[in-house]
Amino acid sequence: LTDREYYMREAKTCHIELYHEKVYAHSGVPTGDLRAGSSVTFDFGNHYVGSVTLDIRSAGSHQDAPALIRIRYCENRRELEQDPESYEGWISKGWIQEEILHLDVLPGTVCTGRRYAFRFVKVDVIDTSSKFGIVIDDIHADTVTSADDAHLPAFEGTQMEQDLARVSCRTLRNCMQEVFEDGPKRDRRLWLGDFRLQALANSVSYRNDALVRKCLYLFAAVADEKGRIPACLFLRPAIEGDDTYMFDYSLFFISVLKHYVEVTGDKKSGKDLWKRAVQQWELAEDFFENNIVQPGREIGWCFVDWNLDLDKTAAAQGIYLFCCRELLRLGHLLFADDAKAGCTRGEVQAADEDTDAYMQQQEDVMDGRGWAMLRDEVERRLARRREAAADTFYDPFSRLFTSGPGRQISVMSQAWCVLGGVIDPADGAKTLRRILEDGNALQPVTPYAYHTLIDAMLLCGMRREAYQLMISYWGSMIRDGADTFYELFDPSDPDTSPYGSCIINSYCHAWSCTPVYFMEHFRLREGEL
Ligand code: RAM
Repeated sequence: LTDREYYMREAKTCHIELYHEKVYAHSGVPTGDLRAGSSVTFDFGNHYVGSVTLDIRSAGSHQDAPALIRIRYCENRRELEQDPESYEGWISKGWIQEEILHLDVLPGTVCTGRRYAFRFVKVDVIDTSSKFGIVIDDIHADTVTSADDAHLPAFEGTQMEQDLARVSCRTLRNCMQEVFEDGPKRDRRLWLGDFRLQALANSVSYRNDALVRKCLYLFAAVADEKGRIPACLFLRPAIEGDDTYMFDYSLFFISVLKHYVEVTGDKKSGKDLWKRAVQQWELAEDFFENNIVQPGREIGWCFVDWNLDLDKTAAAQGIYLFCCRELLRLGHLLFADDAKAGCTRGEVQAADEDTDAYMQQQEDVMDGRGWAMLRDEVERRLARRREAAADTFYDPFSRLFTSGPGRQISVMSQAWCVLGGVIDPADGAKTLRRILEDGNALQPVTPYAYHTLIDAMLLCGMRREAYQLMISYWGSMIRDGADTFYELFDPSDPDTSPYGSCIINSYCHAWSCTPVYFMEHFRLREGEL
């Protein structure tokens, strides 16, 4: 078996059930017939993912022309108010959720079968003829998710805390399909950075560990010939990695695997995938010069956040240091007992002959270095690069981390340098307080980045402030009427978009689902601060 075949085979052993439900619109079914130029909006009462079916008939004289209709699927009211025609952004219009249909023979059932993400469905009658109109007798959706609400624990807390948990879970649920998708509207695929946060939230909610395992194996399977894991992957027409690689996303494979082993105790899979984790760490070497990360030539070399002005060098260094620590923890989880018992990975019990041969190969790839040797090397690089980070990025005058030739000061550089352990938690708390008060600092724009900021605050013991930030940031989306949390949210500019228009933004985006993780895992609740 090649690596790809082996990992693919294991991914296929993860059984993922898709749950379907038939749901009806709560309001909007019109009584009369709809003529050219009229429209109707149906409200399903919550955010759903699935395909929609309409029963439509004609009213008036015999239908003497096609009825031409446009159906729009909108995740929330903001999307409903946007005009698709006006979109001129840099990512495909194809993501705008609309269909234009010719209905030649009525009555009929209309269902294109395409999966949409929506709460609202709007039907515009573009044209009929002067002799007939249309009547919509029924509209319903066949919804789909691989999350089972029966697995959800009861969440307690204040009203706001319960709302945050409910909306977090709804967001995660609707992104849980055959894989953890980033968003069911767009891009509808497995991205590694998003997956890291989904796995955290899943561990305190749906506990669909098979889905996490499947996604880990899929990423391992689609690595390139050097072992580098792409930033995202596609399932169709065949499983394939994207040709986009990001410094941070590749490294996060280590972190997701560590968390998976930690919460499931599944060391067998951990050992299978260990090689890929080590490869991501090794491959990060290409970016280093004098122990400092050098920005890649492509714009998207490292993600961190969607603020397009962000200089990512300092954050990337912090992410590397953070992942070194995750690798050490993972190695410890997997091998500390083996080392104690005096056996090597090669002696790990294998499930069958193929697996035996595969484990042997793993041994070779590790260059014969045992866990102890690797651990020493990770610790050495970690120490050297932590020191280099402090020398290069920390500015003793402002007492903040700077990034890039322009010595940019951003919230994300501080958060990641703190999480990477460049300074100790006591100084980290001072740094984070300073940046939070600095009106000129470059701000994060995604819940994904806010997650990191809160994580850094918790590392520094800033529980009360972290709680307040969670409530104000995600709480603003609740007050905005969110059924699910958004891909982008800038409280000072709700229409912000890195794509050229917010009609293309995703309003159910998995990387925003972590308040439930903070509240459950860190007990970040009003009563427990
Ligand atoms: C967005 C995707 C995804 C993210 C990438 C980097 O377009 O939707 O959430 O991981 O960018």
